[in-house]
Amino acid sequence: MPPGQYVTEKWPVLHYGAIPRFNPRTWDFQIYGLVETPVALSYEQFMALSKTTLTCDIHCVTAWSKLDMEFEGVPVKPLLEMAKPKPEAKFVMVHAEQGYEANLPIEYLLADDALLAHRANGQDLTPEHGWPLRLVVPRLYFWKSAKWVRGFELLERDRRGFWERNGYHNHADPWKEERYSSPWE
Ligand SMILES: Nc1nc2c(c(=O)[nH]1)N[C@H]1C(S)=C(S)[C@@H](COP(=O)(O)O)O[C@H]1N2
Ligand SMILES: [Mo]
Repeated sequence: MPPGQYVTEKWPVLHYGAIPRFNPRTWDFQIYGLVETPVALSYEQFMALSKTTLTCDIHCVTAWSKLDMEFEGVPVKPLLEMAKPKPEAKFVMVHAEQGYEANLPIEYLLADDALLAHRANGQDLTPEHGWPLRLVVPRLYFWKSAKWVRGFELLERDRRGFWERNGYHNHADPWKEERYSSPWE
């Protein structure tokens, strides 16, 4: 267990704002910014991508951890590679519904444990847990794992996302307890 965390059995729901409505006819997933080949997939095209499962623990900065979650979905690495990131792409801004953003170094999305999940623990995600699609980045605090995710913007220079502008740490490694920081750090 990362320091300062406790185990919870239930799966808490945590987010800012309202649960967005999902319309499969207008939904898309886009990869843009510093890429050779921008990607835009309809819901049907996205769901036709090959899937995998990932078992991992999740760690919320508010100190709960849930162990042995099983997520199912599209692995991020081959999808990002489809867009051919330019060499200067070092960071990714993850974009979700209603303007939610989370930033992270591109390495976390090019690792084998980053997933765009549509199912968890053998069931479709519920709307409050991010249906139809959420990011799962197990090695960072769970706020980086955007619910209702809609795309990746590849950047040369880091930019802070929603919680990162509102007092959370820019990097968010739970093993280093990177919980909070001021926006100028
Ligand atoms: N779109 C969006 N995704 C989000 C958030 C949010 O406010 N909006 N909150 C984050 C935070 S702080 C946490 S702990 C997890 C919670 O996911 P859960 O509700 O499925 O447990 O979602 C993350 N993803
Ligand atoms: Mo969180």
